[in-house]
Amino acid sequence: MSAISYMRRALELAELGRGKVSPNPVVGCVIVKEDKIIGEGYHQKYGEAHAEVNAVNSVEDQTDIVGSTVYVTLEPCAHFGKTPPCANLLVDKKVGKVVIAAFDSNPLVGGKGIQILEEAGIEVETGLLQEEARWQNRRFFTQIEKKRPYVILKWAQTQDGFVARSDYSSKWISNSSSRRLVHQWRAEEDAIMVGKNTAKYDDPALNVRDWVGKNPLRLVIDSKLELSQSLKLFDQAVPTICYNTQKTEESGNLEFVKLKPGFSLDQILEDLHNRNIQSLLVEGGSFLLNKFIELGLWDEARIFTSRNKFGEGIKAPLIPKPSSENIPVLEDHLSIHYHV
Ligand code: AOF
Ligand code: ZN
Repeated sequence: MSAISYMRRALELAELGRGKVSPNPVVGCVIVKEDKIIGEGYHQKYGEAHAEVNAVNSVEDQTDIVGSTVYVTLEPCAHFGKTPPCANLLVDKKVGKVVIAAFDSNPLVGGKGIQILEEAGIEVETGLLQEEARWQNRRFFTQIEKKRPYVILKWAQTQDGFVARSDYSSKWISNSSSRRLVHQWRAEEDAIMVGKNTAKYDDPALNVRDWVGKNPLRLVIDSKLELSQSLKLFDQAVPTICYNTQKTEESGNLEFVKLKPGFSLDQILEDLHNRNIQSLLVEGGSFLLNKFIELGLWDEARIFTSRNKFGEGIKAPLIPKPSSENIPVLEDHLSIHYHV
């Protein structure tokens, strides 16, 4: 098998840790000797052994590790965190070569893992399937490098570009399968946000019902606290934060966070970053989604487009072409269209 195949296998193994290691990245590791896989492992659970440790432990005859090639999706760590440094383990085991997909931008690790390996005379190759590895851990890398959560915008629009009728009703845009997909997406992210109008007119519960998974933290922006407390969002069934300019208060599962009048979305993202929230799904409405787009504070947009037309109503958010003036150019954003 080729080096690429071994790294693909390591990426595949990493994926098995999805949902169990957050806020740590998913990491996979494959140990190869004489063109045969002799060990495999992945980071299985937050706070427990790293991928390299599990791969090393899976090798039947430990002497086989001497001179082997280790394929790992993330730079081996160099710090004493919840576990001892993996770079030192690989040195102790006398591996011959380490192939790394992505650098670890965690300031505790970045570059130091590679340095430990090289200083011990181990050959290090970097960047094999780097793009795939960075995509796999895009939430982790965004949190560390941009100091904000990974932002996913989501909306459903008609073929002629409306998210709702003028009275805010939006029946017949989404269907049961798209709704189910949204429930899966909710379970995959740490937090979910809506603006005031969406909370008021849709009265969403913003929880996970049509999918098996955890509920994300619910967020709503209601500057002047005008929303009715009888909305589902305020039922305290799920931890919820209401960003406003009036009061700071906490009771049970409901927290009010006071921001200065005229606050920007940056401040909310900073607050979420401080709470170790790694990803955010923004479900509307159009006004809020456009604000994220204008400020360039988004990474992914997922857009459902129905076959019908409304003719008039509330316009869907607009993702500008990269050349548009006054809109930050995003180097690595992605929009995906789903036809429903
Ligand atoms: C690796 N292999 O499998 C993982 C790594 O708190 P700790 O000790 O688990 O350390 C977490 C940090 O270690 C995490 O932020 C990331 O930089 C690195 N994760 N490194 O060599 C692994 N999961
Ligand atoms: Zn490690």
